Amino acid sequence: MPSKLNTSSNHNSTITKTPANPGIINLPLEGTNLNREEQSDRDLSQIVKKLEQTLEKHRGERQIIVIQDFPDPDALSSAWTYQLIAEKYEIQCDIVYSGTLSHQENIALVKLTNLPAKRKTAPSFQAEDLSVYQGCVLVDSQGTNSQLFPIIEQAKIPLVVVIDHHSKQKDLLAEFIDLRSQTRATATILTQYLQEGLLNFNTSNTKHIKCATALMHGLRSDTNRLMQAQEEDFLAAAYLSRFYDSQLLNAVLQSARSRRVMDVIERSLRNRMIKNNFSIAGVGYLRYDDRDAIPQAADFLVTEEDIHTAVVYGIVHDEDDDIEVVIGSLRTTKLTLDPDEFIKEVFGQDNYGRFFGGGRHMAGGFEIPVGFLGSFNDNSDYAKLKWEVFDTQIKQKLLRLVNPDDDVIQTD
Ligand SMILES: [Mn+2]
Repeated sequence: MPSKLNTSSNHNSTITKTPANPGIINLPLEGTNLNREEQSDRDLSQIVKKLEQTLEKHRGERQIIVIQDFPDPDALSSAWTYQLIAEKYEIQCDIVYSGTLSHQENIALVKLTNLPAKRKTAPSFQAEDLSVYQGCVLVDSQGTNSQLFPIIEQAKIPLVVVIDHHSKQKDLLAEFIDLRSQTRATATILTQYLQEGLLNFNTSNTKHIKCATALMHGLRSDTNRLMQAQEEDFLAAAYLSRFYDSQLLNAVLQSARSRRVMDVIERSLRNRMIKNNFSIAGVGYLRYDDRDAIPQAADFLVTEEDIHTAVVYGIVHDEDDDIEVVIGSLRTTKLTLDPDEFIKEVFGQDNYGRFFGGGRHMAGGFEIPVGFLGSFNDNSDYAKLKWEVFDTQIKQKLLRLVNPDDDVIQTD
């Protein structure tokens, strides 16, 4: 029986993908959604011209840039670059995210570069007067991994710009959409805008140097230190090399893991179950601020011999709002495994038709609300039982794809 895990590149899927031609960029026509039929091939200068026109049209306005709840270097640096480009058009942008900066390198990046991203909790954001913004911008995201984006939609702030490299998550209407699922990093896209002259970086401007350093970090982190980089990423990195501060980048990369992150990695190692070259590990409960330990553990587990894909998940507890959510990360080195497709197929959709997760090249993530069972309970037996329920259910769903011939679930 053939594996359910479809590894061919042209299999029948509902997920729209751009053709595998990195030289051609698909840009949808104005005011259309991301349907492939409605896209036409255009070259980079046309994309940039279109963005220029869009920015010009909104000159003097105020925009809000939304990035994912737990921002990564690619999102942070790309959003900052958009902000600097928009400044030229007297567009004032605020970069916002919910959630927290969890990865030690991201904390260092934001501190050392004074990166202007602001954390907003969903309740406080809801209470804000959002009418000061005439437009919304999504960078390295399509809004599906943000608690803030639905609030912006509710406030009826028009979506003006979307720049992303994840596979299509949902239909979006925006004036300008540059969605390239074959591109490794959003930082590469933004760097190309710079190269096309949207903004000239200047080595005597410290902000430009710091932003170039952030972009270099974003580009490196989304390409596994350039090991998965393609020509366009190397070209972007070469351009950034004229401006970035290598010592500053080194300082960001030197930031050490916290003890608690090390503990989560240890737990993942201890709990991992190996099936068909997949390594699957539940790590139990972890604090909100340590959420990024999950992708770091997945990064680590995928390095084991004979393993091509690692999935690590745990229940993250947010003390402030007393909510819990299952967070998971997938890392793969298997070129024929599409993380976006895999995660959508494993977990399916919720009652509103939203997927529990998605991904990009070689990496993916998911979030499953714990809902009614979610609030903290002092009873350790209860907590243990709850974890076991989620752990079993997630493993069962994963194994359906990983090990389709085996109907019996084995949890150890
Ligand atoms: Mn990215």
